[in-house]
Amino acid sequence: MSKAKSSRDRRIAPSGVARVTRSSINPQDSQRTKPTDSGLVDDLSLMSVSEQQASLARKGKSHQTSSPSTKAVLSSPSGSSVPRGALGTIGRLMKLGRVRNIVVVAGAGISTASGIPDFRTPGTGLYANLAKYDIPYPEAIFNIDYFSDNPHPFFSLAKELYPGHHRPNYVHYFIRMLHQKGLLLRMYTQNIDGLEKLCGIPDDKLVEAHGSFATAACHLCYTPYPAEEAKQAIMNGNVPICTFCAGAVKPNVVFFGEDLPEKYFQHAEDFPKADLLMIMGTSLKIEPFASLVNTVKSTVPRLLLNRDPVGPFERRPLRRCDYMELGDLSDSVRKLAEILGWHTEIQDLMNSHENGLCSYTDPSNSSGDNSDSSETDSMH
Ligand code: CNA
Repeated sequence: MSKAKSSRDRRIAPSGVARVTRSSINPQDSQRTKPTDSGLVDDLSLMSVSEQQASLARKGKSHQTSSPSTKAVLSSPSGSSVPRGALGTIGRLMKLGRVRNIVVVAGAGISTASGIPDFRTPGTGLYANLAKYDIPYPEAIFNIDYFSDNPHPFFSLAKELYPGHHRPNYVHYFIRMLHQKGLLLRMYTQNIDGLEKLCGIPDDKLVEAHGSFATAACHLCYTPYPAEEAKQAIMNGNVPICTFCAGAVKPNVVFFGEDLPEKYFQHAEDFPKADLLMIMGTSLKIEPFASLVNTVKSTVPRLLLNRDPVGPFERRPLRRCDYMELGDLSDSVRKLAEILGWHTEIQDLMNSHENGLCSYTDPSNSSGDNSDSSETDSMH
């Protein structure tokens, strides 16, 4: 774990999310996207709907909860149907090839379908169920000073969170499919469950911003410690001890007050390159991660898939290029996959990967090798 970071980039929570100014669509974009086929005509028809309709599309399901929003259609000059709503709009941009560098920003909500509770969901979230850990306040369980004083509450929780008990779900495989289609610039996850790697998203496409259980070190002197030995000690109810300074060893999960991993700083290059930001299953309450969503260009569409509006999506009106689909993440992602025509491919990938059969043929792999290649293919 890197030690030389500015205090600005330390993990602090909870805090407000920085706001950005409202911006307009870059006029150059419409020039770049002159209608050359019926798909583009459809797309422009969506772009030219009234401000009220456009606003509904950006807000997606939140304003259309009583109807199957993504199945609804707007008629177009060419006579074909245009999916309405946030998912329809983003799906169409993707199908039209206007999106080539997607950055995904994710949180605990992408793993609840795998059976891992998030932090803040009332009733089921970890924060609502911490009584058994005997801690003074919920955040104490991830507070480095509290850990220094008493590592046992975190180790009790770690036993439940250690990778190995849970499997990736449809949402993880959707993100892997983004990669296989050559569209994933990078995934930034706050999760520590390792499910992104497990579903086959390659290391170079993944930034585990809050660390992981894959490595371990002394929380005082940072001397590395064998991760498997640390796991065994924790599973047996013991505290792994640093051989150098006798401090408690912990998995390299980033606590409040600790530095973020080196890789996180790749965001300075990635976010300006993004042409679509997908924000999934996070409350955007933990800084500095939360503010990353404000570092894409103001003309770049941001799609929030979450149960409720969070961060900059809480304000009204929404920024012009912001879209959100509220509701269960697995449902929303599946709808988007259906719009893109990827659903069956994702299911095949998921089934073969989960069954360990490796019968799925990676379209990026022209040699026909069925192994889990980290190569990508392009939908364009
Ligand atoms: P959070 O604050 O608990 O927010 C989760 C968000 O996801 C909330 O807005 C929920 O409404 C939403 N959500 C949960 N389930 C669904 C669902 N099925 N469909 C739609 N929306 C859903 O968690 P954050 O990720 O924002 O907070 C960051 C913390 C959580 C990170 O530092 C992690 O280390 C930590 N965490 C990680 C895990 C994990 O690795 N799986 C589990 C619990 C906590």
